[in-house]
Amino acid sequence: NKRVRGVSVFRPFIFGTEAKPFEPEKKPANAPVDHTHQWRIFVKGVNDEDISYWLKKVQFKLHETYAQSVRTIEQPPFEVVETGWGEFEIQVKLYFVPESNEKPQTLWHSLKLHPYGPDAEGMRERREVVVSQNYEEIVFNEPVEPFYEILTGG
Ligand code: SLL
Repeated sequence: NKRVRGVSVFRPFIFGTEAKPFEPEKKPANAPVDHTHQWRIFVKGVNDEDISYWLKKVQFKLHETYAQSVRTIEQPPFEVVETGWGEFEIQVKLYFVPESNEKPQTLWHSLKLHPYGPDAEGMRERREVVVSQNYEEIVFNEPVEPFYEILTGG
């Protein structure tokens, strides 16, 4: 497959996490007692643009205390919703469409699930969602021709 020489194509995306402490009265019945938050990790387009024309699947590697800690999401929304506690790093591996001939790329995101405030009283007042997300750009340097066509809508 011929590469398009001298050309770099950039594609923006957003990735990150959202975490919300449980309301005491609304803790999911199936959540283990030590879990404090519901959280979500995601990879998505800017303004929710569909990015599946270049992103084929995303593999999220959660902390090894999770059952089936490797979660592979094959179509949008590329996200995992879970509950948990403490803090840990999540590995996010991006797989591109087969036409791209590109190797997967790995990103990391650290998730911190700590109850707010020094005591339960403080926690009760602060139950907002914490969003930690990054704007990223992926650079495809000298893409192969079929992928260049896909990227540029040719
Ligand atoms: C910490 N080193 O102490 C970390 C460990 C553990 C995260 C965090 C639940 C997994 C499950 C979970 O959130 N594990 O039991 O489903 O901060």
